[in-house]
Amino acid sequence: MSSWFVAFGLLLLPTGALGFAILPGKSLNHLEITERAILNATLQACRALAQAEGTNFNFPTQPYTAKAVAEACGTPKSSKSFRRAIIFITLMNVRVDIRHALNASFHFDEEMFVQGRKIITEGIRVIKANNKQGNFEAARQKMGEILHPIQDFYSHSNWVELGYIFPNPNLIRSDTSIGNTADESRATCRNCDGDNCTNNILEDIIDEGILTSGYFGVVPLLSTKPKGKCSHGGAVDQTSTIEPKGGINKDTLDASHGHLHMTAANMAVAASSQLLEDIRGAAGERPFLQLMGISKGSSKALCFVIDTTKSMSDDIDAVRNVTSSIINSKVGTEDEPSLYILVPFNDPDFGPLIKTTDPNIFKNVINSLSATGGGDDGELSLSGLQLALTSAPYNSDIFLFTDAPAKDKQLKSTVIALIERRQTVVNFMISGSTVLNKEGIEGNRISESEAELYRELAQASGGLAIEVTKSELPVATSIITQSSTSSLVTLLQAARSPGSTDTFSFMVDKTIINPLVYITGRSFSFTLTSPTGESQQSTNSMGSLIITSQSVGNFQTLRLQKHVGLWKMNMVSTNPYTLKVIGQSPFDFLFDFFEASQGPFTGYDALDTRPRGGVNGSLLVSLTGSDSATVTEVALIESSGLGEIKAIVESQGSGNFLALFDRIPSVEFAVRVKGNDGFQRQSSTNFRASNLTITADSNSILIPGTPFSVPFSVMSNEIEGNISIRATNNRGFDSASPTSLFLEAGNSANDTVTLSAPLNTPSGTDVTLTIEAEAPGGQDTNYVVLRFSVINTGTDFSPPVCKLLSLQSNCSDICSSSMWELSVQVTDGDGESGVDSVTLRQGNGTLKTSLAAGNDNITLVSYNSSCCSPDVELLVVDRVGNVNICFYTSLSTKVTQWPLLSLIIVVLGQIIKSAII
Ligand SMILES: *[C@@H]1O[C@H](CO)[C@@H](O)[C@H](O)[C@H]1NC(C)=O
Ligand SMILES: *[C@@H]1O[C@H](CO)[C@@H](O)[C@H](O)[C@H]1NC(C)=O
Ligand SMILES: *[C@@H]1O[C@H](CO)[C@@H](O)[C@H](O)[C@H]1NC(C)=O
Ligand SMILES: *[C@@H]1O[C@H](CO)[C@@H](O)[C@H](O)[C@H]1NC(C)=O
Ligand SMILES: *[C@@H]1O[C@H](CO)[C@@H](O)[C@H](O)[C@H]1NC(C)=O
Ligand SMILES: *[C@@H]1O[C@H](CO)[C@@H](O)[C@H](O)[C@H]1NC(C)=O
Ligand SMILES: *[C@@H]1O[C@H](CO)[C@@H](O)[C@H](O)[C@H]1NC(C)=O
Ligand SMILES: [Ca+2]
Ligand SMILES: [Ca+2]
Repeated sequence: MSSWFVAFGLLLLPTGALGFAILPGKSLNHLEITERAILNATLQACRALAQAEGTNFNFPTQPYTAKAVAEACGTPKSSKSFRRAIIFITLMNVRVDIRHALNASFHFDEEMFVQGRKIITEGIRVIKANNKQGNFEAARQKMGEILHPIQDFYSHSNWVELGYIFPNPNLIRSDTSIGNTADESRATCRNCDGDNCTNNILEDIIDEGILTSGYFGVVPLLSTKPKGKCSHGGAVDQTSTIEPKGGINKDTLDASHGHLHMTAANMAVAASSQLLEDIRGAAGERPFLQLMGISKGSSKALCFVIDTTKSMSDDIDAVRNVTSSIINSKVGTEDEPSLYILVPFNDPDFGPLIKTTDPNIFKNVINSLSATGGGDDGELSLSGLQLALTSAPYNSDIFLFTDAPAKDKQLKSTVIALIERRQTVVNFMISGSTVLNKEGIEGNRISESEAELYRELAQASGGLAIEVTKSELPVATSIITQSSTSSLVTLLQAARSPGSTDTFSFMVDKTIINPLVYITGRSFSFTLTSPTGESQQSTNSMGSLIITSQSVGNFQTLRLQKHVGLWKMNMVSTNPYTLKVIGQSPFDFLFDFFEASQGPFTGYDALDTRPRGGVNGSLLVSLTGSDSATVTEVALIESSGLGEIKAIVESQGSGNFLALFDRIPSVEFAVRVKGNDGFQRQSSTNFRASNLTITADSNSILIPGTPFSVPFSVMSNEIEGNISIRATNNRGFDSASPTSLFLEAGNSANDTVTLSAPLNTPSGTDVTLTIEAEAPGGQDTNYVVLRFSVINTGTDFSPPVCKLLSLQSNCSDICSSSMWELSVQVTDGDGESGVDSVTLRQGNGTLKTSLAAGNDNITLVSYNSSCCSPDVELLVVDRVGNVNICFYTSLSTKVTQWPLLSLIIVVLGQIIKSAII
């Protein structure tokens, strides 16, 4: 097993104790090791990019934080999405200790060197393939999974004891030897001297440089190990009580080899950096930064889901106009969307999803949309939305345009599951509901109950269902899309259905700019009261609190004067309404639901499901945009406004807070966080708990053409009977699953979903599988959302190689007046994928590449540079992303080598010549 034990927080503490015990200056855990490596690798990428672009770059002061790194990269608005990427990768890393606690390969225990490296190198291939397809979320998931074993290697093996001062480069390559590993029969340890384990590894093992690692087992009497082998050590490990007694792990300062903890932890940081650098080499600087959640401009995507059936031509015109105006007004500013996503839907088709970072490509795609077909009234709006929800970045805003009811209503609970898991806001732009559209039968295609479905989905996501006539649509769309920026924060969101008279309050802190109120509903009135007690009624257009008020369809916007403090809004209406107060601020919060793990160790794991209602639960809350802010209160507030539950909050360091609730509400709720200096934010998303527990786990790699099994299990203490099961995936892959399971209260029922990716599915495609379980009567639903990557096994495991053809250096003492030049040949192996790119990693001379005449498999590289820049590093990458770095310097040219080199060149020249002939 595992890990940086106690240190890795959350985990592995005796029941009752809560971990995540990050004590500054003490042991380092997976969380800190991962964060340090990511911050470092990201800075390296930003510096390289700045150098390439000739802009300034300054390293921030240590210790680095996500905020400081995002600022150093010139992208302060990415601070939140960067933080999110780090947290997600870290959670996936921590999860390995829970899901694979006793699988030695994931921890380099029990001399599982080959198996451990296979997990890492396969994972690297998946990440590189995902990156090529822009599927960064899947790449992050895999990254967390493989950073765990690479970090464990330095704690659990004797690499550090062997005296190495650099990480083992062979752990991230599959075409080399890992090193000299101990045979199964070879004794590696002796008993420790009581508690003193400083000297328990056998001298011959150290002297011969043989790699070994500790055995681990938790079951008393049943845990064994081969004769003479080392153990992991520590109170939980039962193998360390068998001779040779004691252990060798360096998980914490007080571990068996705790005296080497810091050395091991620092080497784990360096090894993680090395792995990230390899991924960066294959991806290129910008995609690598995107993977880390860092992008120029806004970190938000502009995401449209558009009905393209016949009646939509006016609406599509409106989208065109809005897209043009957003692109024209935001390109080049810090609010420029970092990604554009379009999902068209029609009937019987929907998609494909189009994703681009180029605003002009997006404009062209939107311009080429035409409105045709659709047949009957209903269209596949939820299918389109499902696709958008699984591809848009976390925390996105999606705008869905339609004038028709959903024909695929059966996807409602899947869509809600994805809204909750992705914390994405969905705004519906509806032209053609009966409520407001009085223009004639053509426009009145959506009945009241059909519109209700869209309203419910909007409300679950904290978005708006804007119902307007076709002529009003451009104005409404423009209002709502223009305000979507990455610094948008939610101060309050609430809904009342049926309508009721209610007073809401929201806090405007000093960092908030442009506070805005959005109301949807019909026939309402309100009174706003500012922190100083001034008030203004909806009927009073001359008041001093509202700067502008705009009404279109069922949608009203109020732009407020900024007054810092607590505002009140009294709403009066007998009709349903929604209220949302937003503003712009660099400060916000991120959160994930956690639960105590069921595995052999006590720990916490992030949920991919609804939390259990009525019992205790927890959230990990992280503040973004500030390195000093603290959380003072976390509450779950019932969406009905009737109740709220406050948490006990424990700071975990690094801006993370654990919020422990003694009960999770059984009814819909949102999350509200308060902090110092009047900080108060609310989640956009509304959440639900469930009495059903659903778990699923499987390898996350799908091979095209090979059926892939996802075992899952449903459990409940309260519910029994036939549970309906539904499995949906966003790629339309064939899938087989049971339609129901019989559940006895208190027992679990298990089954399997089988997925098949077609043979021609490109490597790096990701697929999101949602498995839903619905209680009899449909009152309670839970789901698990899983993401897998498709990968072709392939045969190319070696990076391209460089061969020096010539190096001529006429460097004199005055470097600026002399030059040196280099000629190199780059090839990938026989039958391998071929050279994809050759770029400069270091050196500021001129690089030229060309293909050898008559042989596309040989890339010729020439480089010449001022002698002031004496070194060059060529980054060479093949088509599957294997990376090599070739280093040359003008300084160490040894004259004696020249004759041999010239001979090689002559011979090579002959070979190339004969290849041409
Ligand atoms: C542990 O043993 C080593 C030699 O085997 C010795 O140098 C060291 O002082 C001992 N440490 C303690 C705490 O006794
Ligand atoms: C930071 O990254 C660079 C480049 O990948 C690496 O050389 C260096 O060792 C890393 N620093 C640490 C502390 O790991
Ligand atoms: C879109 O813009 C064009 C030109 O600016 C205008 O003629 C047209 O009426 C607009 N369409 C809509 C639906 O706003
Ligand atoms: C779960 O069960 C409890 C007790 O039976 C009930 O009060 C609650 O409403 C149920 N929760 C859900 C989400 O159905
Ligand atoms: C279902 O799976 C769970 C966990 O995987 C296991 O504990 C349980 O015994 C299984 N139940 C059945 C009926 O197979
Ligand atoms: C180039 O490589 C491909 C694939 O390895 C091979 O099929 C082809 O024959 C090679 N071409 C030459 C000119 O060697
Ligand atoms: C190239 O790099 C050298 C040092 O590596 C530096 O002295 C020189 O100013 C750089 N030249 C340019 C044009 O950036
Ligand atoms: Ca239709
Ligand atoms: Ca290769």
